[in-house]
Amino acid sequence: MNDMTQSGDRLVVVSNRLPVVVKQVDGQWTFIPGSGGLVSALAPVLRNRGGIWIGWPGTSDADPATLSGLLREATRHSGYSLKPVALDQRDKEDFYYGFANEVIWPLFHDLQSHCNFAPRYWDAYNRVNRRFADVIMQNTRPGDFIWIHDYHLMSVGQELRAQGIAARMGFFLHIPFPPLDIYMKLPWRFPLLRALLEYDLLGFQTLRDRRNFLQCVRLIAPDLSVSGKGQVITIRVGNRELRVGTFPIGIDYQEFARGSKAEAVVRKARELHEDLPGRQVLLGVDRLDYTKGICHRFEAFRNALQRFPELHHRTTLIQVVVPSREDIPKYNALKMEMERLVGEINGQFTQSGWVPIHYIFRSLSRTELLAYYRACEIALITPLKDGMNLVAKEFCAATPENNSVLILSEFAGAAAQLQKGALLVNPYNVEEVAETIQRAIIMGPGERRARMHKLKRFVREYDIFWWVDSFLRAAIAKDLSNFPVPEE
Ligand code: ADQ
Repeated sequence: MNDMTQSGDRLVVVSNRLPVVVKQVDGQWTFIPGSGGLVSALAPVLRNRGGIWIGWPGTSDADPATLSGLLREATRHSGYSLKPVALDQRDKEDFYYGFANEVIWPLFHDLQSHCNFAPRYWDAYNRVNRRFADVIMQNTRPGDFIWIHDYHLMSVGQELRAQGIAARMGFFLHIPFPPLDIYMKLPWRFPLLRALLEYDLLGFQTLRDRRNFLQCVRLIAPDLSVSGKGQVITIRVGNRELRVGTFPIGIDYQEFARGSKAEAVVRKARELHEDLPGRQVLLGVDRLDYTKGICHRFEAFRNALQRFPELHHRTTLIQVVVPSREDIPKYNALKMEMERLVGEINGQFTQSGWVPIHYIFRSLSRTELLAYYRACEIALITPLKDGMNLVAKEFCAATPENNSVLILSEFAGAAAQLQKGALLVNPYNVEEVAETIQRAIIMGPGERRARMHKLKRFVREYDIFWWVDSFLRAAIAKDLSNFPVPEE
């Protein structure tokens, strides 16, 4: 347990979404508790210190009395307090879909041609970030530590400073921070950097992201001074001093390892294998998003089938896509393009008894997801850019036989930690990815085992609990010398 859980400081977590979803089921308002690594890692700290989680409850339609009744019940259920921030339809359009997902998301993934820099988006971003700050001010006291998450809320710290907050504030960016030349395209580049400098602790996924950030800061602050050189460094900009660290996010390793051995998972994995006799199965699992490189992956698979006919009948690609952000036209266009490609490739290669690509477009239950991880020998995880990519880590944790291979994009944050065990590829290079697929298929059991051991060591050691603990320790530690650079 970190020092903060013992010191009496309350933790206030702030994210765009609360860890519950309030929604109508059969005409009745209800709440569905969130799951996932972040929630389970933060919950014990929040419970121990009577902490608070602040965010949007997932609906703008429930009347205030119904909403507060449900959140009181959800608070009793979770053991820590849940406070809502209201967003209306215009906020959703201009703040969430607009600034967050049409400006920051593509730009920070190096895809500036996907950006829509509409000026009204920036106004909406500041308006909504101010509203989050108002709710934080109403619910916190000076000894608290406020931990703000992700790209939707980068300016909240600045709003809090302007309102005279006394509590300390940390921010973690779950997505990459882009290189200088790309960041400079942002019309609001300087105010956004200045807003980030208002935090007491800034966390990035990888050293590369931190380096990119510091290069951008140097542009507005040539007097920037840096001290320390470990996982957490201190920077001084004008009269502000803050800590900047790298905290590669992890998963709940034991939960995935245990879960993959559950009877229902083993049974389902066996069924999946029996349906595909004699095949090596490749797996892709992604949210619907153009950053995940799904179309490039299909092209690489097509290239492999063209160049290595011995793979016909011997291999199948299962691609699971979880619906996401479908209200944004780009996402809908991507869905259509993926479906067109699957149809085209299957039309080109399918033979009696063998369909090359199995395409699944829906959210999977945990049992199904684990069964796919367990049943497939090769994970094909090729995002064009990704903050970390938890699917890569989950796949490693959920393969008890150690006979699987991870093919991973060098542009996923996870590549820094997993480079020794994974086969790294450039997702834009379809020929290289095709050759790597072929290499993975013929890889012998000895090499597979050795590589998987290396992968598992990282995933197990740097898990989600390590991540929470090291971020919170970095916020309060007097001495930063015992924060060595995380192993890569
Ligand atoms: P995401 O872009 O959502 O996260 P990722 O890290 O891969 O990407 O996490 C996806 C999560 O969704 C995984 O935990 C996975 O289990 C789950 N999931 C995927 N497919 C599913 C399916 N079909 N059914 C059910 N669940 C499914 C952002 C950043 C990442 C960063 C994380 C965490 O974009 O780079 O790793 O935050 O910081």
